[in-house]
Amino acid sequence: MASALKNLSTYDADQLPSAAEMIFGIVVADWNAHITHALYAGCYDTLVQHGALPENIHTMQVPGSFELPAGARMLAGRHNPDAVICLGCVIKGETNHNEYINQAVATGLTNLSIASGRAFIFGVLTPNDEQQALDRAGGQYGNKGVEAAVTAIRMAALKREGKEGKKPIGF
Ligand code: RBF
Repeated sequence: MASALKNLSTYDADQLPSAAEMIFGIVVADWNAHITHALYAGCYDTLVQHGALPENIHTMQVPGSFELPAGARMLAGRHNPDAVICLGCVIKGETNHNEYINQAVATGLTNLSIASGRAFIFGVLTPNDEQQALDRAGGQYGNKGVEAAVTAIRMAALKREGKEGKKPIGF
């Protein structure tokens, strides 16, 4: 198994751009709150560790993961963030609800990213059971909230580079 005995959240902090000037949104689903709020803590702390100002981190709580795209769009309209991080946890059950929710969230966030030209980060755990979720929300495989924050900082930096016209895309 790819994740065996590895903390997948390790990264080279020195290689990450400063988040000091950046504006972020974090949208967090309250379903499975003991998991998603741990993702949120890892995400928020990582943004601050890399220089983001608390007043530039805008948080919105939504009921469930299915509501993440709608919440993210509202937040983006209010605060004009450089990137929006969406955190949730959809645990597989006896029915196929997880597939519908996960697919809808992935498609919704992809559409928002493409339409807006800013990153909407997919920070949704899709585990088979609760233990797999705990392992990835501050457990033995790290915290996917940390990884979502790192991805957001990298994407925000790319967006800002584009604005300054430093690295135009050439074909
Ligand atoms: N939301 C989650 O974030 N995680 C879940 O594991 C989850 N399981 C659900 C299971 C069922 C059968 C239903 C109907 C909803 C579930 N939701 C879950 C809530 C969903 O994301 C959303 O809030 C509601 O469907 C209302 O749109």
